[in-house]
Amino acid sequence: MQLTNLLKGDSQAGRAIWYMRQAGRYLPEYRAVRAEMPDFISFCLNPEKACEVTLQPIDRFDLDAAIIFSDILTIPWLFERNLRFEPGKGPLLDAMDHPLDINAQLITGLEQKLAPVAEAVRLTRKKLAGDKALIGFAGAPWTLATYMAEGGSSRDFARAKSWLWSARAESMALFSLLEEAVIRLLVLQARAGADVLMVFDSWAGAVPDALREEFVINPATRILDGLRQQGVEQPVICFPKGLGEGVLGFAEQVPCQGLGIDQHTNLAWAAENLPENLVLQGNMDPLAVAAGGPVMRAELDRILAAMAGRPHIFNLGHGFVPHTPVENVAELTRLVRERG
Ligand code: 1CP
Repeated sequence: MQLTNLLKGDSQAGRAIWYMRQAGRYLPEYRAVRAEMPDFISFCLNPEKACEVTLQPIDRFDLDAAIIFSDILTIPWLFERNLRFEPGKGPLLDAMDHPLDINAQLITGLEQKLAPVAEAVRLTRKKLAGDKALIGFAGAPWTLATYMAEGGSSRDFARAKSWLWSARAESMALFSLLEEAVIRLLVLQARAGADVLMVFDSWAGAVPDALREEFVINPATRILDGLRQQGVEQPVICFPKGLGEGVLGFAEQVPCQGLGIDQHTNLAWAAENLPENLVLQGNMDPLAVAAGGPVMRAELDRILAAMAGRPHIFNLGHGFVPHTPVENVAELTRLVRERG
């Protein structure tokens, strides 16, 4: 298992390849299944359908890893934040008035309410070839808190950020609740057969430098510690997107095995400055894949040159955009394979 071996420190394992949002709207076979489903959350909680779309990009491109089809917003859904997806609007939730405006008791139902995610992992692990890794995942507390505070996607994260400054103790209480939920969701997926776990902190870059340790780094460390305490041995990839030079401090403190690098960070600099035993993942700009042709090939050259001599998980710097031509993904995958 290329991805798992790489993350476990096998220097002979070679480059692994998979893509963020590899199961998604750019694939016609995904859109066909999506069109049959009444709503996005029931799609995520339908183990057969989730398994089917998880395998689609593996069947098409023969990637090294599948990522279970689910969403980070299953946790806000568990907390009954009235999650819904309206076409063209992205996710919508009931915004929170303050960080403690949440029914913390609902966490007791996590394993039961999110059992379909575990079932999807079990089904997929059974159908997936033995040499392919299955990735389970969750959102990090800060990224979850942004959606819950703002009631959806946000440009400036104004409410969530003002909580960190002005309602620090209450924010920490919310974060420890979310940390527990994240740990329990990851344990659920690990026990169901996920080979690798990933924690998405997609909006980590919006946390001011002065607050980064408290609200990005320490929560990630506690999640890693919590998983190990529960006996979870699977390697973990963290993706604190948008930290720039802050990845150095993150990598110094968080005991993860893999680190996702976004497309705004210079990969050669990252390769030179991050610990050698940390496996870097990334970082092609998803829009360079959408552009294709010489643009995409030049970016590939740049990335492979930056990572020469280091273990590498080839991936994007963020997820595919829906207008990505499928043939560009096929070409990119073939080129990465050819170049070893
Ligand atoms: O109707 C649709 O098909 C909606 C598109 C979609 C998809 C394909 C959403 C809604 N979620 C997903 C699946 C998903 N989400 C996966 C598994 C599939 C795969 O990667 O192949 C994963 C890992 C996620 C994780 C996720 N959801 C993140 C973290 C990664 C990232 O993109 O930064 C985030 C922030 C979300 C929230 C979310 N889910 C969906 C949307 C439109 C959004 C909002 C994104 C935003 O605020 O910009």
